[in-house]
Amino acid sequence: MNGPNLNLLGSREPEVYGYDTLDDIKGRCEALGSELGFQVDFRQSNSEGEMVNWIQEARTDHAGIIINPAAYSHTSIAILDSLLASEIPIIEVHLSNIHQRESYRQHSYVSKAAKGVICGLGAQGYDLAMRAMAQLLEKK
Ligand code: CA2
Repeated sequence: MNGPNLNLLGSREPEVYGYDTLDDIKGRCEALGSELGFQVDFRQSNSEGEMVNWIQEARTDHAGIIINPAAYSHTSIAILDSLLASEIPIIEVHLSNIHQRESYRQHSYVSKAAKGVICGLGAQGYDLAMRAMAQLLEKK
Protein backbone atom coordinates (compact mmCIF):
# COMPACT_ATOMS: atom_id res chain seq x y z
CA MET A 1 0.00 0.00 0.00
CA ASN A 2 1.44 3.32 -1.08
CA GLY A 3 0.57 6.75 0.21
CA PRO A 4 0.26 10.25 -1.19
CA ASN A 5 2.28 11.49 -4.17
CA LEU A 6 3.99 8.16 -4.76
CA ASN A 7 2.06 8.10 -8.07
CA LEU A 8 4.53 10.85 -9.13
CA LEU A 9 7.59 8.64 -8.74
CA GLY A 10 10.04 8.72 -11.62
CA SER A 11 8.89 12.18 -12.71
CA ARG A 12 10.76 14.41 -10.24
CA GLU A 13 13.43 14.20 -7.54
CA PRO A 14 15.11 11.05 -8.95
CA GLU A 15 18.18 11.84 -6.80
CA VAL A 16 16.01 11.24 -3.71
CA TYR A 17 13.52 8.59 -4.86
CA GLY A 18 15.21 6.93 -7.87
CA TYR A 19 14.13 6.57 -11.50
CA ASP A 20 11.58 3.76 -11.10
CA THR A 21 7.93 4.70 -11.55
CA LEU A 22 5.33 3.25 -9.21
CA ASP A 23 4.22 1.03 -12.10
CA ASP A 24 7.79 -0.33 -12.40
CA ILE A 25 7.75 -1.13 -8.67
CA LYS A 26 4.32 -2.74 -8.99
CA GLY A 27 5.62 -4.97 -11.82
CA ARG A 28 8.61 -6.04 -9.73
CA CYS A 29 6.45 -6.79 -6.69
CA GLU A 30 4.02 -8.86 -8.74
CA ALA A 31 6.86 -10.85 -10.34
CA LEU A 32 8.50 -11.52 -6.98
CA GLY A 33 5.09 -12.32 -5.50
CA SER A 34 4.52 -15.15 -7.95
CA GLU A 35 8.03 -16.47 -7.23
CA LEU A 36 7.27 -16.44 -3.49
CA GLY A 37 3.75 -17.82 -3.91
CA PHE A 38 1.97 -14.56 -2.98
CA GLN A 39 -0.92 -12.81 -4.61
CA VAL A 40 0.06 -9.12 -4.53
CA ASP A 41 -2.63 -6.45 -4.25
CA PHE A 42 -0.62 -3.29 -5.07
CA ARG A 43 -2.37 0.01 -4.32
CA GLN A 44 -1.72 3.74 -4.06
CA SER A 45 -3.91 6.45 -2.59
CA ASN A 46 -3.59 10.18 -2.00
CA SER A 47 -6.33 10.00 0.62
CA GLU A 48 -5.77 9.23 4.31
CA GLY A 49 -9.37 8.03 4.78
CA GLU A 50 -9.14 5.65 1.84
CA MET A 51 -5.94 4.16 3.27
CA VAL A 52 -7.63 3.70 6.67
CA ASN A 53 -10.54 1.91 4.95
CA TRP A 54 -8.16 -0.36 3.01
CA ILE A 55 -6.22 -1.21 6.19
CA GLN A 56 -9.47 -2.09 8.00
CA GLU A 57 -10.49 -4.35 5.10
CA ALA A 58 -7.05 -6.02 4.96
CA ARG A 59 -7.65 -7.52 8.40
CA THR A 60 -10.11 -10.02 6.92
CA ASP A 61 -8.85 -10.57 3.38
CA HIS A 62 -5.06 -10.07 3.33
CA ALA A 63 -2.26 -11.99 5.07
CA GLY A 64 -0.02 -8.97 5.69
CA ILE A 65 0.58 -5.33 4.78
CA ILE A 66 3.70 -3.81 3.25
CA ILE A 67 3.18 -0.07 3.46
CA ASN A 68 4.96 3.05 2.33
CA PRO A 69 2.69 5.61 3.99
CA ALA A 70 4.72 8.47 2.40
CA ALA A 71 4.05 11.81 4.14
CA TYR A 72 1.32 10.24 6.32
CA SER A 73 4.10 8.33 8.11
CA HIS A 74 4.99 11.57 9.83
CA THR A 75 1.48 12.84 10.62
CA SER A 76 -1.17 10.15 10.76
CA ILE A 77 -2.31 8.69 14.05
CA ALA A 78 -5.42 7.50 12.13
CA ILE A 79 -3.29 5.24 9.93
CA LEU A 80 -1.31 4.08 12.98
CA ASP A 81 -4.54 3.19 14.84
CA SER A 82 -5.92 1.22 11.90
CA LEU A 83 -2.63 -0.70 11.55
CA LEU A 84 -2.55 -1.46 15.29
CA ALA A 85 -6.09 -2.87 14.98
CA SER A 86 -5.31 -4.95 11.90
CA GLU A 87 -3.79 -7.99 13.68
CA ILE A 88 -1.73 -8.95 10.60
CA PRO A 89 2.03 -8.46 10.12
CA ILE A 90 3.06 -5.01 8.90
CA ILE A 91 6.33 -3.96 7.27
CA GLU A 92 7.02 -0.27 6.63
CA VAL A 93 9.09 0.76 3.61
CA HIS A 94 10.59 4.09 2.57
CA LEU A 95 12.55 4.64 -0.61
CA SER A 96 14.74 7.31 0.97
CA ASN A 97 16.62 7.17 4.26
CA ILE A 98 14.20 9.30 6.28
CA HIS A 99 16.78 9.60 9.10
CA GLN A 100 19.15 11.54 6.83
CA ARG A 101 16.45 14.00 5.78
CA GLU A 102 14.57 16.95 7.28
CA SER A 103 13.79 16.59 10.99
CA TYR A 104 10.02 16.39 10.27
CA ARG A 105 10.63 13.21 8.23
CA GLN A 106 12.75 11.50 10.88
CA HIS A 107 9.82 10.30 12.99
CA SER A 108 7.22 7.85 11.71
CA TYR A 109 4.04 7.16 13.72
CA VAL A 110 3.52 4.05 11.59
CA SER A 111 6.75 2.43 12.85
CA LYS A 112 5.06 1.69 16.18
CA ALA A 113 2.80 -0.81 14.39
CA ALA A 114 5.48 -2.29 12.12
CA LYS A 115 7.28 -5.57 12.67
CA GLY A 116 10.17 -4.06 10.72
CA VAL A 117 11.14 -0.92 8.82
CA ILE A 118 13.24 -0.73 5.66
CA CYS A 119 14.44 2.66 4.42
CA GLY A 120 17.06 4.15 2.15
CA LEU A 121 17.40 1.28 -0.31
CA GLY A 122 15.12 2.64 -3.02
CA ALA A 123 12.78 0.30 -4.86
CA GLN A 124 14.82 -2.68 -3.66
CA GLY A 125 13.28 -2.05 -0.23
CA TYR A 126 9.96 -3.39 -1.53
CA ASP A 127 11.64 -6.66 -2.64
CA LEU A 128 13.33 -7.02 0.74
CA ALA A 129 10.04 -6.35 2.52
CA MET A 130 8.30 -9.04 0.47
CA ARG A 131 10.99 -11.62 1.26
CA ALA A 132 10.76 -10.71 4.96
CA MET A 133 6.95 -10.94 4.84
CA ALA A 134 7.20 -14.41 3.24
CA GLN A 135 9.36 -15.56 6.18
CA LEU A 136 7.06 -13.99 8.79
CA LEU A 137 4.03 -15.72 7.29
CA GLU A 138 5.88 -19.06 7.03
CA LYS A 139 6.72 -18.96 10.76
CA LYS A 140 3.12 -18.22 11.75
O1 CA2 B 1 11.18 7.85 1.10
C1 CA2 B 1 9.98 7.56 1.03
O2 CA2 B 1 9.57 6.51 0.51
C2 CA2 B 1 8.92 8.54 1.55
O3 CA2 B 1 7.89 7.78 2.17
C3 CA2 B 1 8.38 9.27 0.33
C4 CA2 B 1 7.39 10.39 0.66
C5 CA2 B 1 7.94 11.31 1.75
O4 CA2 B 1 6.94 12.24 2.15
C6 CA2 B 1 8.42 10.54 2.96
O5 CA2 B 1 8.97 11.46 3.89
C7 CA2 B 1 9.47 9.50 2.58
C8 CA2 B 1 7.10 11.31 -0.53
C9 CA2 B 1 6.66 10.63 -1.77
C10 CA2 B 1 6.50 11.69 -2.85
O6 CA2 B 1 7.26 11.29 -3.94
C11 CA2 B 1 7.44 12.15 -4.98
C12 CA2 B 1 8.10 11.64 -6.06
C13 CA2 B 1 8.34 12.43 -7.16
C14 CA2 B 1 7.88 13.73 -7.18
C15 CA2 B 1 7.22 14.24 -6.10
C16 CA2 B 1 6.98 13.44 -4.99
